[in-house]
Amino acid sequence: MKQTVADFVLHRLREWDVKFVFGYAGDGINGLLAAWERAENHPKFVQSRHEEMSAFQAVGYAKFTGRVGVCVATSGPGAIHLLNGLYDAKLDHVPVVAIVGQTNRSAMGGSYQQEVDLLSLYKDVAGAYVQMVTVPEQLPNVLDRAIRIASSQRTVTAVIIPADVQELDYSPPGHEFKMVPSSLDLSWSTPIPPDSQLERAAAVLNAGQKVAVLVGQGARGAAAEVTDVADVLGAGVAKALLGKDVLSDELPWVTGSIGLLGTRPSYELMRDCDTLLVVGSSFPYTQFLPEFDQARAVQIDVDPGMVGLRYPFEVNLVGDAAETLRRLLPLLSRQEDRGWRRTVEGNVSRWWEVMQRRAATSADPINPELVFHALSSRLPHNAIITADSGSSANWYARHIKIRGTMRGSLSGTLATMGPGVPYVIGAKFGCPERPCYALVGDGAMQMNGINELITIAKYWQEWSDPRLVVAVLHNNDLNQVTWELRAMEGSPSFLPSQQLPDFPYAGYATSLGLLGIKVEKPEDVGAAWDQALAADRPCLVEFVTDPAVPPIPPHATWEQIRSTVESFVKGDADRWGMLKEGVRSKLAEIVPGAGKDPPA
Ligand SMILES: Cc1ncc(C[n+]2csc(CCOP(=O)(O)OP(=O)(O)O)c2C)c(N)n1
Ligand SMILES: [Mg+2]
Repeated sequence: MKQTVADFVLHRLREWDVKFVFGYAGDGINGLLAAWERAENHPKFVQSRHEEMSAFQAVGYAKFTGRVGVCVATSGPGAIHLLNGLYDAKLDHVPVVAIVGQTNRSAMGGSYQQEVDLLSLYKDVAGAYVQMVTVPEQLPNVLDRAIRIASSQRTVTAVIIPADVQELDYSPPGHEFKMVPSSLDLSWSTPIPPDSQLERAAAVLNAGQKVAVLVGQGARGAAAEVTDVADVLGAGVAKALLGKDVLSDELPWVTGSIGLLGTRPSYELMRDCDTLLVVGSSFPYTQFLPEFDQARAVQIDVDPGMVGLRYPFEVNLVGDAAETLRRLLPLLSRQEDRGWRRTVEGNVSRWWEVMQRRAATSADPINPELVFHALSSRLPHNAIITADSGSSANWYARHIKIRGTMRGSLSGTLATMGPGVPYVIGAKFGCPERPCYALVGDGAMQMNGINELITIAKYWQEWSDPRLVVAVLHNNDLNQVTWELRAMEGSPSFLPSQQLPDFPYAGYATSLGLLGIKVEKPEDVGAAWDQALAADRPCLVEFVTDPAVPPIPPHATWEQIRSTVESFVKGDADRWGMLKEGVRSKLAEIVPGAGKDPPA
């Protein structure tokens, strides 16, 4: 039998060493599915419950392996379903290639069933490269470029292949006019700033007395260099959330995450520094960086399109993080006065005590901070951790101490709900030997996580280490938004939008053949984590948590907390009763009489 275009596409993916394609079937890709059958499922087709989940799985795979993620979907609705996951990839700078079907060429432009103008629809999300293959000779060029551009620009690209084209006999481009041959090789070059720029940067950094460093995911692979530079400068280092796993939280001068979900020592580091060095981060919240006239600043980023943003930087170095820092190091002079560093380290150690105390505060029934705190010390050194958008992102950011070769991520920039569970599924295909944890709210579980448990049940026996733990914060509330509403004066919370229906998460997991554990008492939290880690199969742990524990921003003063709480309580005794005791007693100190009665 002759090789079809679809056969060739799979052949070329194998030549690119693509091992998995995350997807969902439909007649717009029937030619490809038939080719998959002929290719004995190589690369492996991983089936989800929904195309958005396939895209998230490709993103999770790419985030945790550093390889390009590939997803596939049918024309029309399938291609539309992929979009949110593709935007997640685009915004977090993750390389993902989408291969989507389209109606037959003969029907195009005829308002045909499932015909959607995919070139227009994908023009934004796959703006770096989106092409439709209408004749066989466009391949392999279009596919090669999609993979090369996604990989080198860390972005989303898309290849649209009409159903009838998938079934044509493949013929390669010839050595003739209007033919575009292609090749496989992809080598990485490492941009390095010129010496003159490095010297300018060093002059700024050497002039500082109190240097703050902010690292993002672009500093991955540069931990040793960041450590050396921070040591010479006597600096503290804060981490943007996508860069949380770049540096160990056991280092005494690492202040942890920054921003609304961040830590107090990171806030203090930025508030009090006189010099700022940002490495591989586009952390968006300028208000958490130093005042504009407070610090002289240098930025290092591999992407010339991403330098100069967020702060009035004096020197913008375009370069690979590790290589640039290595070349910067000999130009730096050692900060002999270690006072600033001692201050940072003192702030950090105080902060971990605060975290300990917050986790130990009683709640009804379980304090979510205890759940994360108890997990942190139990995490295997090679764990992969994801958090969903919701209150779990706060607790992940603050309570999880990264160490060893741990990896962690979430939807950092799109901040979409729903990737927690599919990310770890993608991770399990890329790194089956590593224990994975998804830390997810009940809203996100109901949105899609419970469906993806079916995918876990379908595939887990193929993973060399089957340990995958889905932890659900069962608080019957869209809690993160509830607290955001409370923080808005006059909007204590709108129950019809915030309350969630009950669901038996652990029972459902058990019904799928997974291990399901429901935890309703604080004293059982640690044992549940131990049991999940010791399990011989994926495990769902359902923690019944207290929605009244506020994800307090790190810099909030008690005065600000008081006004937030007042707008929430508004004289309502029931709501006052929902507040945890620690908040009530502290308020009692600053608001006379507030300890007994709700503030008016
Ligand atoms: C797709 C999408 N829809 C809505 C939101 C807004 N949002 C952010 S967090 C959140 C609440 C999440 O609730 P849940 O998963 O139960 O976690 P909790 O905060 O209760 O722990 C919502 C609705 C979003 N980020 N993404
Ligand atoms: Mg919830």
